[in-house]
Amino acid sequence: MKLVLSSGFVLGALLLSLPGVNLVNEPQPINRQLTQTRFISKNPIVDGWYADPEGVIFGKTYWIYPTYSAPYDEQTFFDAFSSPDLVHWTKHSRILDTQTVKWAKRAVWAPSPVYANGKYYLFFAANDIQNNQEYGGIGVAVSDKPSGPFQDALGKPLIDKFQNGAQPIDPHVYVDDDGQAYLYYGGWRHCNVTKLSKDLLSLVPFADGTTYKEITPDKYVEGPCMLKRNGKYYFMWSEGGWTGPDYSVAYAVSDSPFGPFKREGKILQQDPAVATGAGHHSVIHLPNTDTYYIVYHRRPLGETAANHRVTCIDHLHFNPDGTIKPVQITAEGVTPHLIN
Ligand code: FUB
Repeated sequence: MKLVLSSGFVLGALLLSLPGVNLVNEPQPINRQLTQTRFISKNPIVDGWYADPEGVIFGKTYWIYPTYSAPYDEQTFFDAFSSPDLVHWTKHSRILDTQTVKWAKRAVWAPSPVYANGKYYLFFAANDIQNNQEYGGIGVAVSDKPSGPFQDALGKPLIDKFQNGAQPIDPHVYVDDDGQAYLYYGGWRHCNVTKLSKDLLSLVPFADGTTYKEITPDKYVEGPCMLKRNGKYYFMWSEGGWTGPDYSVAYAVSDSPFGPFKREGKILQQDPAVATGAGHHSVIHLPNTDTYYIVYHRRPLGETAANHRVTCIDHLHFNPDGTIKPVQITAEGVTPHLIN
């Protein structure tokens, strides 16, 4: 703890001395210590109930797109958060609102952002459909800016039915090194991968004629996430029930984006001294480094309400053999890091 704080202090001082970096006068900072430059992020990184966060870097800015964690009928919009340094966060309100998505009524969940074709795309789920007679599923919205406003691109869901038993929720877009974008998604203990067209607005069948490939690993529940490192595909997912303390994240490694994905073990879970229900995560990789951050939600100690989930960041470390070390969830969070 001492080491973290002191190295954070030195880094913070360095950041302040950089031209163009004004950490004190950040517009609309929403962290609790509003008037002070901070040398460590503190978890949760922002106030308010936010879950299913997907972190991404656009240019020199970190962005986090979470679910607004409220009763389903109140989940009618997304807020996003941006930061130059992982510590000072700015809130961008209602970057997508169901008022502009005619088919989405409630339960807008798990936004997954991606930049392509000179635009920002946001994949999301809506309506929490329980069967194929209900209307909803996974949609895609587009904006010229990462802060939105995002407009519905199709006027209907991209995926509106259960396929291979997978509820159409929890989209996660992964773009491979060759530029091919894949959409991983699925709740109710089933996960599919689909191939996206170049404009990201439709699904393209695989060479074998199928459109939805089931890749469900052992114990998978929801919240898929893909990361490529040193040529290996790290597939991660949430397991357990999201309303309880045992919600957690596990992973598998494969040579292919389609698996097979053999479960290696858990990487993120509750720590009774820090928080419960840690899960539904994403990973931010600092380009040209071996530094990775895990962005996830958890439930503060003493909280039991299902939606009382907060967004946090901690380090994700790899062992020399390529396996992932269990994440140490912290109250302190991470130190500032500007993107070069
Ligand atoms: O936030 C709503 C749902 O809770 C998500 O879609 C699931 O992954 C779980 O985190």
